[in-house]
Amino acid sequence: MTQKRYVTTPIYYVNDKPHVGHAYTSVAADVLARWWRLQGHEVFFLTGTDEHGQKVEKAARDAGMEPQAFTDQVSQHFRDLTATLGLSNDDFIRTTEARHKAACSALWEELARRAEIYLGHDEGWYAVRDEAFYGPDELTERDGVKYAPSGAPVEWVREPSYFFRLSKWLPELLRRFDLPEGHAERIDVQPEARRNEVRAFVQQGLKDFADRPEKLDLSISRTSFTWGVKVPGDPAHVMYVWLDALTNYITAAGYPDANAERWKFWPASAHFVGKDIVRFHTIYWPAFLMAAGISPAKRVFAHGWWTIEGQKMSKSLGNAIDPVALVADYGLDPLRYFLLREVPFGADGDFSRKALANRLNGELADALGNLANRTLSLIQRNCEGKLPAPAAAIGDDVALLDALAAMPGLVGKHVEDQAFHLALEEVFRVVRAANGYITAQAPWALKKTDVTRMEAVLRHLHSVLRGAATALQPFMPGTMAALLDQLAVPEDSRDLAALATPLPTGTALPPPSPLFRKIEIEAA
Ligand code: ME8
Repeated sequence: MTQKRYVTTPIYYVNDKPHVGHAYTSVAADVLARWWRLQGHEVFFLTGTDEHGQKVEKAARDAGMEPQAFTDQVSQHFRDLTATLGLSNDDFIRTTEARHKAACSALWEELARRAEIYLGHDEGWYAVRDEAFYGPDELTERDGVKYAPSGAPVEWVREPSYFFRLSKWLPELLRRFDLPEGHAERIDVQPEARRNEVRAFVQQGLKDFADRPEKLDLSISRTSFTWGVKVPGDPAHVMYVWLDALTNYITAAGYPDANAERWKFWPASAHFVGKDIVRFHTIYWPAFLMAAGISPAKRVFAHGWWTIEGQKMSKSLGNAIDPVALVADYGLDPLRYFLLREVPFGADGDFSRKALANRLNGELADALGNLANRTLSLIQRNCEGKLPAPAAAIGDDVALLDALAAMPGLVGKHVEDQAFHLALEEVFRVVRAANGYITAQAPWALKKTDVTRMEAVLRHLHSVLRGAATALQPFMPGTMAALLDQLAVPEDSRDLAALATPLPTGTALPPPSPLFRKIEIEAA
């Protein structure tokens, strides 16, 4: 049954150029969006840029530019990256857009109307880099400077501030974290370890501040700078950048217009985020929404962090990798494949050029590319380039075709769980089996001894390639489109449902050409 599905990436700060970490979240969300479309669902996929706050204001100043001109420029890098990465996003949101400021104001007014906001004053240790406050016990000191656990320097700030009654919503959050799978009100924090972490964090807060819960309320406005969305009715304040940023997810769905065409997509099916911003998405965001009478997103999936050749990615090391350069060096689809195959989504991983080259050479070029090339060349040469007739499965055919039939369901289950590496493994299990099969059946030798059997074997192999190419489209859209072209699968027959309908016997296949270019490991 067709469903409405909505997936988001974080909106990226425009204080710096995109790197491979940003590409990772975006590609993963793209794969999920494409998989859903392949299943026939109605999908909305959102990405964009986070452009307000002190950190961006400072980056603009450092660049000697006005914040608006600066954010226009850097945001464009992220917009260009969506094309470079082949993303199928349906919208690209910028928090400096009028529609977004209107949504933020509407959400604020709704919270104020419901008495979820009050005026007070705020003081504490603030890290501009993280746009977050930290408790004194979380800090470390070096050379007279205090640092947050993230490594960001903190400074003492004191200013009037509006507060959000976060404390009131924490017990409700805990209830929702623990609702059973499938429950309409469940907030599904994944992976499990992250859910436990967030739950423990909330429980600890409730325990520590049992006698003064207002300490758990959240400061949601600032007066010390101006680059932000003005608080309705009190323009000396700008909204806390995370309240502003998180609201993007409903802005793009049409909030506050309940009749907006896209409002049908809310609540979002999944927010994809890095593990660094889990608390914002699993505590603040659902609390804001519940307080405004809006359902929170159904799932938040936190993926791990990439190190680069064994080292933490950092500005000072200058080792951030530009995804545009990677695409130029290895091709887009090998990069997309590598990012999702190398590391379980949710775990940390290391990005190395050698590992990428190994996956490209061994799995894409040798296993999949060769299978396609051998099969399609034989059909060209031995069958006059015409697709042989379907044949009943006998002997070794049975296991191969059974595995093929089961594969899309298994892939789908893993994709729904965001176990992308396992989804890919399911496809490659069948590809490897087919490579064993072609060697064992030796259809090239059958040409002289048993043409009927040769044709049956080649038809079965064509089916395997069609199944693999169909299921791999979300991961490697460009290359799999080329493979489906070579397999002569019409463009309107490339979704999962179409696999049930065999191509007509005698369909003319174009001459094959290589799908993947191998990389010298030394040069990698
Ligand atoms: O946090 N490995 O923006 P941001 C994997 N604007 N992923 C990484 C990564 C790494 N080494 N480094 C960054 C923000 N990422 C806020 C979000 S959402 C309402 C506001 C990815 O530009 C990861 O997805 O710092 C992380 O969550 C995101 O980039 C942070 O991007």
